[in-house]
Amino acid sequence: MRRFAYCKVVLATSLVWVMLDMFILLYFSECNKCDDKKERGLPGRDDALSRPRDGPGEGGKPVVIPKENQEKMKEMFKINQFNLMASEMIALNRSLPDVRLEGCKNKLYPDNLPRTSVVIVFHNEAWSTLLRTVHSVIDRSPHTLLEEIVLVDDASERDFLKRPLEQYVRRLEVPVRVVRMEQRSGLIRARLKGASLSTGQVITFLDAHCECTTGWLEPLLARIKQDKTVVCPIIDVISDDTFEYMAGSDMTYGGFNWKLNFRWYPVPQREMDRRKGDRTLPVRTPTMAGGLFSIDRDYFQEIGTYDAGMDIWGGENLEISFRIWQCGGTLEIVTCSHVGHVFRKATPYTFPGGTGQIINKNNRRLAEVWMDEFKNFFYIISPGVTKVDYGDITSRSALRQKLQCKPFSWYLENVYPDSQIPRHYYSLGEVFSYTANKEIRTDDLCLDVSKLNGPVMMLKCHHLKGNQLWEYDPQKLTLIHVNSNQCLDKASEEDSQVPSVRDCSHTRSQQWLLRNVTLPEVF
Ligand code: LR7
Ligand code: MN
Repeated sequence: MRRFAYCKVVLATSLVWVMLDMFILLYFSECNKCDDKKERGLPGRDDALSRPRDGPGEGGKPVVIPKENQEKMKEMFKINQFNLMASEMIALNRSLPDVRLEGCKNKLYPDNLPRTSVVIVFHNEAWSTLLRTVHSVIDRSPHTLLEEIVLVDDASERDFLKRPLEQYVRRLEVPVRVVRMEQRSGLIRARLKGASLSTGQVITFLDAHCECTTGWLEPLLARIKQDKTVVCPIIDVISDDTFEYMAGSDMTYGGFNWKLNFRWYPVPQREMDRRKGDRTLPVRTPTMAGGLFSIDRDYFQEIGTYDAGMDIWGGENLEISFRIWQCGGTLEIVTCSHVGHVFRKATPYTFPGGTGQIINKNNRRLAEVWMDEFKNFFYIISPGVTKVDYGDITSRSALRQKLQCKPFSWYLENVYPDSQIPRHYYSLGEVFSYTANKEIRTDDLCLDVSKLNGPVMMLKCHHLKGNQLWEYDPQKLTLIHVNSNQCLDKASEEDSQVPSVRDCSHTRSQQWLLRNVTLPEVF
């Protein structure tokens, strides 16, 4: 009786397994038609590697979706916040234009370059973009320089990223490992895991929706031979709408604004001069975008890898940038290396605990450890941030101490003098700062007046003084607009609450208390 029951159980279980297997098989082969949007973009499209060379997206051309598919296209867009339908039409090994400067194309590099592991972290990435990243690495890197590719799955919930992915990468001609995070950890800890399990002398990080172009790797590795140098390629733009491949500029570099958002800014003249106008030489950049860079394994360790206390997304890019510069390293954009990235306008995935909470926490850790008193610029512009718990930073502060890193003022002075953060300022208030250039300013906007008795406006700071020059009188507490010789006047009811300049009358409405103002003698 007992034995019979056991048999039944075994039978039932194996039946379940067989059914499950069949179901999986059916499910995968049918999935290009299936409605479960999360399972779209699956393997099994056998032609994905052998499509005609004039097929969709070849040569980096934009993909046009026929009218009748536009509705479907919009639906699919939501899954990854890019045109998944277009991406699926493009070969996983499509051709791309050679967008390098002419002077880059025949540069020679040493034979004995260090080998790199390529670490790609992903959470719920689409099959086509992830595998196009992998194929572009394999197809456009000399295999002698490519140790392995490590794919770190940050607890994705899509079945095709499980066994099918492992099976697919097994047949590739470069070792590709798939590593799983036990729980959703965010890109920072996922990268740390990938880095720790990889073995190449160099670690190259890429986002999971990139495409490497011809000759991308050699100039990065060649530059790393330079001690304590961390290098980024030029990040080209893959359109989220059409997957068109568009060359990025060698005339922009990385900066950030008061909110601690990474931003691109024009490469300043001093950096052009330092390179004697040779645009094929690496650009020293104050910050990196975050996703695409190569670093020597030992140096990565020496400067303290990443702050593992940062969650999900954000902050780590400026953190590693400040740390590299302040602790004696160099951060560069190697203009002869081009890698494309799908830039999205929105994030497709969840931020467990709340997007704002997480980004603010990461940014506070960044500001508290690296920015000294300049963290206040961040705090005045985002007052809510100071309420966010940022956890324990003692080990990161200890790291800064141990490495004897320079103050943030040094960084602003020497690495990023064109920064939006005034290096010298007299006052920092709830809303604005009064800078040593005598601008009243918040972030990259300056208080500006263009006519007598005119209203004041916030316009892009032009640094030419002119209509943005204000003299503060700490005795009379007036802010005089130099060009008009009028005083900043608080909004009155009749003025519909817009502050303006008026003839100086020494009335209360023209008195401004700027705290912390210690003006130099000449003032
Ligand atoms: O929880 C997560 N777990 C992950 O594994 C969240 C994300 N990820 C993966 C994700 O699948 C992707 O492969 O991490 C990678 C980066 O996430 P994206 O693509 O959503 O980020 P992004 O391109 O919008 O953001 C930029 O800033 C980030 C700040 O944390 C990272 O540094 C990204 O790597 C970075 N991307 C780039 O630098 C590419 C150029 C963009 C610009 C400017
Ligand atoms: Mn990205």
